[in-house]
Amino acid sequence: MTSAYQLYFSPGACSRVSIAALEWVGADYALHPILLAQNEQRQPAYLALNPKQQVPLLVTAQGALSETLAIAQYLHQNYPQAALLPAGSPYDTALATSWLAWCSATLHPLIFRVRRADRIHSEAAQHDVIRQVALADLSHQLELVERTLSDGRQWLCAAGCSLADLFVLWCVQRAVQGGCEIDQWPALSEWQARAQAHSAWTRMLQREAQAVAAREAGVLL
Ligand SMILES: N[C@@H](CCC(=O)N[C@@H](CS)C(=O)NCC(=O)O)C(=O)O
Repeated sequence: MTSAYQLYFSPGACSRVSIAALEWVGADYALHPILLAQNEQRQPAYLALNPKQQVPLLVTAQGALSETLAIAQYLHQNYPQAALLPAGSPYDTALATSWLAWCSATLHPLIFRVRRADRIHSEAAQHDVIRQVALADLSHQLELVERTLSDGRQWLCAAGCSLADLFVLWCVQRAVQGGCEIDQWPALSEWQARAQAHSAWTRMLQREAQAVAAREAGVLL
């Protein structure tokens, strides 16, 4: 039977947030690996689906949808009972959306500069400067997480855990992999442990690993 949704992802990429969102709401979906390491985002068959040459891409009965923020909004509205975003008031929903937008528009581009300076400047001599400047900005930005959590709250939105926590988690993990220091922030470290233990996150890791293993074994899921 065909699943209701098809999600195109690359292992470890920001598509993790969309997989976690699908898990969170309990959607019926199939995963399709697009390996960025092998440049599969530029293959004609995928370009026909997503000319942006990026993951994630969610294919729905209405059509395809790119952008993590849009996918989050779409699932939130289709599964209101799942509380993917806080829904107590328009302000609560907007606050969670603000965190998601910060990830997409501020943190993710900085992470890209840290990890892929070679795609920002053709001269290798410039790469370390690009990386260091982006790392300093990333560290400055992430301090906001520590300041927000320092009032003792468990999650970024006072209204409760939301997908915003999991998108910021993905950004924090990527920032750390890129060399960003976070040990100086105790509230962030405790929040990170909580967010990593969230069932949507742990199930996402399992589904992602299964889909990669199936692809390696030549099995279509
Ligand atoms: N604004 C997009 C960004 C998507 C994006 O940059 N995805 C990366 C993976 S984390 C990608 O597909 N990159 C393709 C490439 O580097 O060629 C979103 O939030 O979904």
